[in-house]
Amino acid sequence: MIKDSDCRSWFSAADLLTQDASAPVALIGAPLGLGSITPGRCDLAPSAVRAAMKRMSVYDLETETDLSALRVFDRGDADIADLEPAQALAPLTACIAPLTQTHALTIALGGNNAITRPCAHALDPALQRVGVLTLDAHFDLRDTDCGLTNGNPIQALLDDGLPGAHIAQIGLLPFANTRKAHEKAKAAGVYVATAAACKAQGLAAIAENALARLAARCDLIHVDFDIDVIERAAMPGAPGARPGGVSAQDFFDAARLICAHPKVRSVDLTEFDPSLDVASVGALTAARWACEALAGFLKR
Ligand SMILES: [Mn+2]
Repeated sequence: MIKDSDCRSWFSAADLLTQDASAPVALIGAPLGLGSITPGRCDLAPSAVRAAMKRMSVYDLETETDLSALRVFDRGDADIADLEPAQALAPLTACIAPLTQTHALTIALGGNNAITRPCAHALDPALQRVGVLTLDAHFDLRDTDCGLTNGNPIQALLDDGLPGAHIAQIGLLPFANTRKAHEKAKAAGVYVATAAACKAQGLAAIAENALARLAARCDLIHVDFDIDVIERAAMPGAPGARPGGVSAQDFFDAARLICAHPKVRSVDLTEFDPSLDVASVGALTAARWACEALAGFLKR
């Protein structure tokens, strides 16, 4: 028998997960499913992504990057699956904050996009030292007068006092956002890059510009990877994805670049709804995203 035979199995990305809290990277599931404008099952995503990580090896032959020595503390899932976004703010912030204080990078697996607000609060309750970068087809600047949803976490953060100049939003799609939202972003001084700009210049190159801008103003950065920024044909498992979005490869390249930045202390992956997934495309895209985040972290 061959020593360490891989004829039936391999050391997978899921094998990097540990209960050892001294690992440099932390991962927490944030199964927030309620409060989505399009009702769905984003609460199923954390377990679906962990399962798909078993299908990923830890080696990237393109860059000869090997994740096998890295460990990721798996905090498990926050107990928020039955909560609305407004109710989840305090408990999710309380779960994530200690992770960000003891780990160089914390990965929050959503859940819908409403988890982005507690992620920012976890880094800085006063919201004056933190910057937020979103990769998203949408501004998420809907009004909050009807309550908190996955469509207004950025508006809620502005209402909380996050300066608009501490926000960068890239990958925005035509006919998926209102004039009102765009005008709010411009008035607040938010850095905005359309999907067309991201496709022309590269999502990673745009993200690099956005991070440089935020890093000049902020000590800590949270990045929201709303998976609906990807072209809908490549991401049927995201209710908000639309034709015209960026490619999965662009999403991966951006994840690696972003997670190499030392000021990026937390990232979230949101809006993956496994109940809409086709042929595991969404699960495998999310699992590859997690591998790219770790590969980026290794470059620090
Ligand atoms: Mn979003």
